[in-house]
Amino acid sequence: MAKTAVRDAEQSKASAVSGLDSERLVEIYRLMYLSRRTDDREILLKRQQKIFFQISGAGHEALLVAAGMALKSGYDWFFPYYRDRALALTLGSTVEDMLLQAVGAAADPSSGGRQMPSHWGNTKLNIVSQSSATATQVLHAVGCAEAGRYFSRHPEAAEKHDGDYRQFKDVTFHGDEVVYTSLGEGSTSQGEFWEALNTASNLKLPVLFVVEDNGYAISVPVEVNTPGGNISTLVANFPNFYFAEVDGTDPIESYRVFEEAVAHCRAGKGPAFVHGHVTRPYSHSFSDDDRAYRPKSELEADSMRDPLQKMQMFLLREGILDAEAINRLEQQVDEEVRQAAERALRAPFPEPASIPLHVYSEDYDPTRTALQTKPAQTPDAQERTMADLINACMKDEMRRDPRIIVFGEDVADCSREEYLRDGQVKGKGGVFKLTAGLQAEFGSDRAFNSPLAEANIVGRAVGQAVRGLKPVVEIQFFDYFWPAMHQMRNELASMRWRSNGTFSSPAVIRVAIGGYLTGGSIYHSQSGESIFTHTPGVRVVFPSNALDANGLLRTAIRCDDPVLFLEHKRLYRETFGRAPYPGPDYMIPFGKAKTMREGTDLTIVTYGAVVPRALQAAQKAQREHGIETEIIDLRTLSPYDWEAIATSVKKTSRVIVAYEDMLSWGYGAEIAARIADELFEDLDAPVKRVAAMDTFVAYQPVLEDVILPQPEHIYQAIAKLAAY
Ligand SMILES: Cc1ncc(C[n+]2csc(CCOP(=O)(O)OP(=O)(O)O)c2C)c(N)n1
Ligand SMILES: [Mg+2]
Repeated sequence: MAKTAVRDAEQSKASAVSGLDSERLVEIYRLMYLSRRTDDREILLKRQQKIFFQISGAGHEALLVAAGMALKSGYDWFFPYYRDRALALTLGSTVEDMLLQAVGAAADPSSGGRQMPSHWGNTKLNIVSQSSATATQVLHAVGCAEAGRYFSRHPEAAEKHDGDYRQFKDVTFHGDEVVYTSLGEGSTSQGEFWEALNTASNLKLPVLFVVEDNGYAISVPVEVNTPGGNISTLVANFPNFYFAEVDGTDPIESYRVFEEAVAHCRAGKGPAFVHGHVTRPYSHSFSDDDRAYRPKSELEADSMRDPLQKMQMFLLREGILDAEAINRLEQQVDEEVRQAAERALRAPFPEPASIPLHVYSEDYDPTRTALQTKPAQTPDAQERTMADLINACMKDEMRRDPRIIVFGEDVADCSREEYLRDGQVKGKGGVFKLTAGLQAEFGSDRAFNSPLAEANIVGRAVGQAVRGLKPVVEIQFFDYFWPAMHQMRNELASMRWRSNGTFSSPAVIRVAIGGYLTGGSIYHSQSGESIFTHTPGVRVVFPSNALDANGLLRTAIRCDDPVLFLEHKRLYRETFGRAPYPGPDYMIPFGKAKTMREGTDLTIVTYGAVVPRALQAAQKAQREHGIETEIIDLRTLSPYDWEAIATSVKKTSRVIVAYEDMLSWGYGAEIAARIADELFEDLDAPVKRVAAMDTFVAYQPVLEDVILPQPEHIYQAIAKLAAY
C-alpha cells in the first residue's frame, strides 16, 4: 500500500470510481475543516481554562468523514473512540453538542457533564456512549450486531411489554444494519480486540472494524504494540472478513474502501476490517508534548501528509473550488464554531443534586414491596434444589420473554446441534448443569456457548443489552471473573450513569461462587463480593436457598439494572434450603432480608453459605448456653436491608457479621462500620466479625476447614459475645 500521498491523477480516478460529485467533495472538505476547527477551538478554551481536557481528532478527519458518508446515520450503529470527532459530525452531531460536553454543561447530550470531551453518545444517531477505556467498545459492537441479527430473526421479541425492563427499552432494527467500531492501532494490543474479531468472524457478524493507525499510542510507536508494525498482516487469516488497508489521509480512496466494506457487511457476508494510516499533528492530547519522543524530521514528514491540506489542494487543482470559495467556506465554518462556543460557554452547569440520578434505573424499582409474591401451589410438590429452581426460573422466564438469551462457557447442551438432534448425546448444559435443557427447548439462537473468554461474555452482553436484549450470561467460576472485571466495572455498571440515563445495559451475570468444596483450593473457592458491592450501578444478589434463588433470579431478569447474581456452588445441591417449585411468577424484591431464626440475645447478619453454618452454630449456642440468636439472611448485598439489620440490633444489642470471604476489607466491614456509626447507642458490646483467614483457600481439607469460617467459629463468637 502507498503510505505516501496519493497523486492527483490517482485521486481523480478514485473520485470517478467512487461516484463522489463536486458537491460531496466540497462537503467532505467542509466536515474535515469543521472537525479540525472544533479541535482548535477546544484547545483555545483549554488554554483559557474554560474547559478541563482536550483530545483531538486531528489527522484522522479524512478517514472518518469517509466512514460516516458510507454508513447510514440513525440506522447503522456506532461504537467509536475519542478520535472520531469527524465521524460524529458527519453523522449529524453538532459542534455545540461537542462543546457542551467540553465545558461540562448540563445540556451535554452525551453525558450531562459527566464525561470528558470526545466521549461521543447520541441516541438519535445510534452513537452509543463510550468510556475512556481503550478497546472495550469493540466487544459492545459485536453484541450490538448480534442483537440486530437476533431481532431480525425473531421480530416478535422486539415487541414492547409492560411490567418489566422491556417497558423502557424500545427496540428498532434493520435486517441489513451495520455496526461500526473503531480504535487506535495501539489499542489493538488489548485482548478484547482479538476477542471481538473472534466472535465477529465466527458468527459472520456485520461489524465494521476501523483501525486508525497514527503510528503512536501516546509515546509508544506502532512496532512496540504490533509485531512487525502492521496490524493488517496479523489479522489477515480471520475467516469471513473483508480486509482493506488504506491511506486514511485520502478521503476519496477511504470512501471507496468503506463502500466496499459496508456492502460486504450489509450483504451478510461477514465483518469488515479497514486499516487506515492517518497522522497525529496535535500530540496525543493537550497534556502531551510529542517533541519529547518524536524528532522534528518525523513530525515534518507527518505534516506533509496532513489530510486537510491535501484535500484543499485537491479541490483547487481539480478546479472544484477556487481560493475565494475555500476562503468563504472556511469563514462560514469558523463562524459556526465561534457561535457554538459562545452558546456552550453560557450553558448552565449540572446541579449537584443530580449526581445520584441514573446510577440505577429511575423507571423500575426492584426493591418495591409490591414485587413480593407468594409461592404458587403447583402439582409438583417435590422438594427441589437450588440448582433445580435456578434452572426452572431461567426456563420460565425464557418462555415468557423472547428477548432473553443465555450464553457463557459450556452453557449449551451441545454446540454441535446434530448430535442432539440425532439423540447421540444427552447434552451438558453447564459445568454445574444449571443451564441444562435450555438449548434443547429454546434453540441455539437463545442458549449457546461463548469462546473461553470472560471479557467476551460480559462485553457482548453490554452491547446486546444496550439494544434491548436481556442477556443472562454465566461466568463459570467466580475465580475467573477477573478477565471480565474491566467490562463489568468500567462498562456494564457505568453505562447508564455516564450517559446521563440515555443508554443502559441491564444484563444479568450469573456466577458460581464460594468454597467449602473439600478440595476446591485457591482457584475454585474464591469469594470477593465486596469488590462488586463497591461498584455503583450494579445490583448484587447472593441467595442462600432454593426458593430465594428462584424468586431473586426472576427479579434480576425482569429488572432494568445490571445484576450480578452470585450462586454458591456448595448450595447448588445441598439438602438445606430445598423447596417445591413456586410457579412461574414467584418474585422477591431486592434489598429485603429474611429472618431465618428469631432470637433476643444476639444478631448474626449473614448471607450465602454461611447462613446454614450460622443456623447450626445458633442451635448449639441455644443447646449449650440457652442463647437465643437471631439470624438475618441479607439475600441481596447491594442494595441491602439496613432496616432489618437495625431493627434486629435494636432488639438484641449484640451483633456478629459473618461472611465467607476474607475478614479484612470484606463485605462485613461496611456493615460493621455502619452499625457502629448509626446504632452505637443501641449496642451493649462491640460489633464482631467472623470470616475467613486473610489468605487463599488451600486444597488440603484440613487446611480448608481452618481457613473458611465454620459453625464452630461462629458458635465460639456467639458464646463470647453473649457473655460480654
Ligand atoms: C485500558 C486503558 N489503558 C490505558 C489507557 C490510557 N490511554 C489512553 S489513550 C492511550 C493510547 C491509545 O493509543 P492508540 O490506540 O494508538 O490510539 P490513538 O490515541 O493513537 O488514536 C492510552 C495508553 C486507557 N485509556 N485505557
Ligand atoms: Mg495510535
